Amino acid sequence: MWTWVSKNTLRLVYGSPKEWFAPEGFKEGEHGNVEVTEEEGKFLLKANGRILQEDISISRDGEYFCLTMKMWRGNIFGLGDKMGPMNRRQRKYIFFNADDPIHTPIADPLYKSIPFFIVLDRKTSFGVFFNYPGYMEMDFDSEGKGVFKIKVRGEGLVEYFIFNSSVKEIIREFLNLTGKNFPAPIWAFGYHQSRWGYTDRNVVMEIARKFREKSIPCDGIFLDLEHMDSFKNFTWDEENFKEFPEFVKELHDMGFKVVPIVDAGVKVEEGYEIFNEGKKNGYFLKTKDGKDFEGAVWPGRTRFPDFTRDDVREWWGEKYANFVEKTNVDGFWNDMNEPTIFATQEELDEMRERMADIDLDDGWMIPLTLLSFSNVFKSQREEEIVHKDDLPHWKVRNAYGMLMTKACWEGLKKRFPSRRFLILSRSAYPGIQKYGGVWTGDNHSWWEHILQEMINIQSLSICGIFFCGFDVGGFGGDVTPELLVRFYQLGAFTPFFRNHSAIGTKRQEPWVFGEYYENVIKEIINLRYSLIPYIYSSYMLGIMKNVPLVRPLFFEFQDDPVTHTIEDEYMFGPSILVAPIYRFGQEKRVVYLPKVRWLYIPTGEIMKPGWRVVDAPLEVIPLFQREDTAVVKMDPQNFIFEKDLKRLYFDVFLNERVEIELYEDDGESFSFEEGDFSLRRVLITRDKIEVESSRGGYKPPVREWVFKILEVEGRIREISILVDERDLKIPLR
Ligand code: MIG
Repeated sequence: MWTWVSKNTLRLVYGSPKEWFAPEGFKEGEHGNVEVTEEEGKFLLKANGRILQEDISISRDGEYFCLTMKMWRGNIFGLGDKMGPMNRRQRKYIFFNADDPIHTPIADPLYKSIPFFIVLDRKTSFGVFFNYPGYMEMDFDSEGKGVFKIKVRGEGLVEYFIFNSSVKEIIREFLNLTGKNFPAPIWAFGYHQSRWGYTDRNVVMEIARKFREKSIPCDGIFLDLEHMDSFKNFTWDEENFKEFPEFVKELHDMGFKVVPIVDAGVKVEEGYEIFNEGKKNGYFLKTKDGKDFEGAVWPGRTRFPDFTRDDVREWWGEKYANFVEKTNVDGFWNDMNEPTIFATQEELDEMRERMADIDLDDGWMIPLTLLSFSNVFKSQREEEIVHKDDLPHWKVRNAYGMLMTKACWEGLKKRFPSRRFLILSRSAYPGIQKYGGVWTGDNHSWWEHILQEMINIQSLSICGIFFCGFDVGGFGGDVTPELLVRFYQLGAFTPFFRNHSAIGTKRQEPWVFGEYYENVIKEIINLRYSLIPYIYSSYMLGIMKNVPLVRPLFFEFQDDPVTHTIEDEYMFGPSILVAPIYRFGQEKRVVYLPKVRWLYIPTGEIMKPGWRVVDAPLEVIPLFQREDTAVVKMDPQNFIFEKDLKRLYFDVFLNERVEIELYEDDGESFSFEEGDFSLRRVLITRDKIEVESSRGGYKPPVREWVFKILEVEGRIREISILVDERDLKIPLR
């Protein structure tokens, strides 16, 4: 069966699947320009004479439904933050959310399942979304025989096939289906400090004070498990974090926002309100025989809300809102929501038994047994857990974290309709972008992870998850000085910029390696803050138009096939190309510059397109500004709302004509949805600057706009004008 769901999107049904989380945004009756023929449940797709999907065969393998077809030509991009190269071709991937804290090059599955990818070759591109939140595998021709295979545990599959020859349009269309990105508050684009292991209030205050003393900008402090009372969600530790609301207020007074962690599991403890309510109302996941499923996580015995249920999400959503009412925190960081379960009673018993049976004569059985134990905490327990109406966990597991995050967003939105929060989740499924952003979980202080994270944020972004980031400095392992700097240089050019690390590892705040490194890092953070107007404007315009902030080169320069092969450079917004350094000791790197002329920002050199080599000693981030663009900047501040901006800077790199849109709003409410924003078109040519009067009801204060115009031949002009809400036309000589 097949139907058009929009002009560009076809919905194909194989077998007899049930679609739990059907995308929104269907437009019945539209019809695209593609030929579909169906024979015995197999489809042949043809557009302009070209065959897009053929040789389809369906089979069953016990409980599994399998689909194979001819492998597409071209590169495969997407799937969210999976390990390995950005091009997914020739590998096999599993979609079954898991907490794996060691991201080796082949670790799979990890926390998220984003079964969406883009097929891109020289001539065309299209998007494919297999909408299934249960157990799934995809094989992009790992055997080199020209076959794509997909296998799900279940009765069938729904495929959304997005026809388009442009990557930009495919992403837009995918988001028409799965939903627009949430508006993060403006301060979410600042820098954030976090660590698992800030043991008490004093330690946190000391860190906070240090940022201000040293004038290193910082907007957010994240609070990990320590702030809770015995790992109970939505509580605080009366000893180490006593008078928690005052503590939050103290941080607020210093200009920090506060974001505590929330885990998916609920501690089993009679008298703990959330446990009692969950138990009484039957809100927790069940075992097959109808009892509450119980496992161990941080609090010890733990039960898990059934987030697939509307009533449970509503209940859980209220908990976030109540906590904000009590403490005034500014966001939530949703963790362990794959969900992670360290072990069950049965597993512990079984392990004990197996150990009891083992002695020295067992030889190689000893390491094998021990190794098998070490994977227990990653297991998904799909056979044991059931949701409401006997829905088995293996059919919906991948949506669990997304639904928890939905509860968070909806609960907060209901109680605080005009306040934006920073919402984060580790686990995800398409749709997550409506409710919050993501980070990539437990990476390591390894050089290899700089490149990997670069790939991760690009892959997440083209899958429609725009607010994404990773643990700057690396979560596991001990960071080293140069590695920390290079991590920051990448992190400063991602939407969510947070330093975070694990308990027991070396501390990695900006100052830990002494003055030299501290200053280098401070300059990186300052640079990030100077770009806030550009970043925020690009993000907000992006969420309205479904355009990501982080863009692979092929997003902007699809016509140039060289860009299809590049994973270690990307665009950050429309104007800046970033080519981070990701190897120890590297001080130069090769960069591919597509199509136009580029300004090498560190030296002011103007470069022609092609392969170039640039100098990038430790203080330098290889950054390039695209021809005929502008970057809007501000003076860095200790935190984003510290002072009113008196001045904006427009760094213009001009050949013929620069046209930009500058978006502003209050940065923290939802009144932009009612038109309280300011959107101005700014046009710069060789002989004039034109500023359109502000559209929208938000009036930024009168400010000085300083234009620094560099023409491609090298002439520089600086013009400063006072801008109010009216339009302006300034001739240039
Ligand atoms: O089992 O809360 O990815 O960011 O610091 C580890 C402690 C649990 C995993 C998260 C990490 C967080 C840590 N959590």
